[in-house]
Amino acid sequence: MANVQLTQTELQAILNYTVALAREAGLLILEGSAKIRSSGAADVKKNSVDLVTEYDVAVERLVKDRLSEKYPDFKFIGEESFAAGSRPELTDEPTFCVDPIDGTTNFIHGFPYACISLGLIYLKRPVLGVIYNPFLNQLYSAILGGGAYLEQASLPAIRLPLANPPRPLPSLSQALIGIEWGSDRSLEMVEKKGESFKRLAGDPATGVVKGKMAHSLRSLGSAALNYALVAQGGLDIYWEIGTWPWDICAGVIIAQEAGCFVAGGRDAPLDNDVNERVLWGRKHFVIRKIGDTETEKGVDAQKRLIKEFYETVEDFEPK
Ligand code: LIP
Repeated sequence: MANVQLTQTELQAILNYTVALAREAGLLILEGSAKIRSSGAADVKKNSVDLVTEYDVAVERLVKDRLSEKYPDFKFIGEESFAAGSRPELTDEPTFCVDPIDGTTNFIHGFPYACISLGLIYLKRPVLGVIYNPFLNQLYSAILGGGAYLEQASLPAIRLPLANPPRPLPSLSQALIGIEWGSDRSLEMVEKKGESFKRLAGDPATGVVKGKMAHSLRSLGSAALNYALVAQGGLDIYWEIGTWPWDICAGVIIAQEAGCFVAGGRDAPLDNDVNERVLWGRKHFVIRKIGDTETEKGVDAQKRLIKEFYETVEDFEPK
């Protein structure tokens, strides 16, 4: 049992605060982008494509300081704090789970697909999420039981998914699928991911074994924004092996509140329950809300397509 009890009203107040904080952090991200555009200055983590900048660290410090001041009894997990050795145990207590700049490689290259991702975990499940892309001025948000919303520029918040009712999705061949190469570029990883992407995109009539010939694949470089795109219906599916809790925490609750189905790896229970095991499982899959048809409920279509997807792609363990 948690010592801190969170009501819906308290969650809404926390959301209001974290939305304002995300917008403040977004200004620092834009300032950093203008400075780093010329220098490209970045440090490397595990290899030359696992990048971090002074702005990742500065944004996390800003957010961590503000949140610990406002919510001193809440815990904090951040990508850069974790990289620096912080290993807080996940308990039932409210825990912020933050990626200060998700899409760091995009940030360094000036590719406008990067965001701050602010999630809140309570009773070991995501209950609040804010994802803000300051480059496109798009802010996605949700609290458990409150629905998911997109605020774009100065327009009023729009409930997600954007399509109401959402379209059916008869098979993977009609899907637009989000994928990522990630930062592990070992031979095993690029071969397994490459084979999976080949099957998803390839035409079985020309000999591609297990080919699905999906409408297309998209690799945009931010797990959080990929979840947000699935929540709004711009992507049908997003799958990645190698993601961390801070990459997906906010995106999970935004997607679930938009009617998406979130799954772990191929052997995880198909119950849309993103518990501690799934959060830390490094294998994540999300499929958009699907409309009912005369012969199939949307949730049954989601489960059917998840099974079809995992029968198609290769499985492997992240490093
Ligand atoms: C990124 C993730 C993305 C993954 C990249 C990187 P970061 O997070 O959002 O899904 O493919 O390798 O990990 O490092 O930009 O915060």
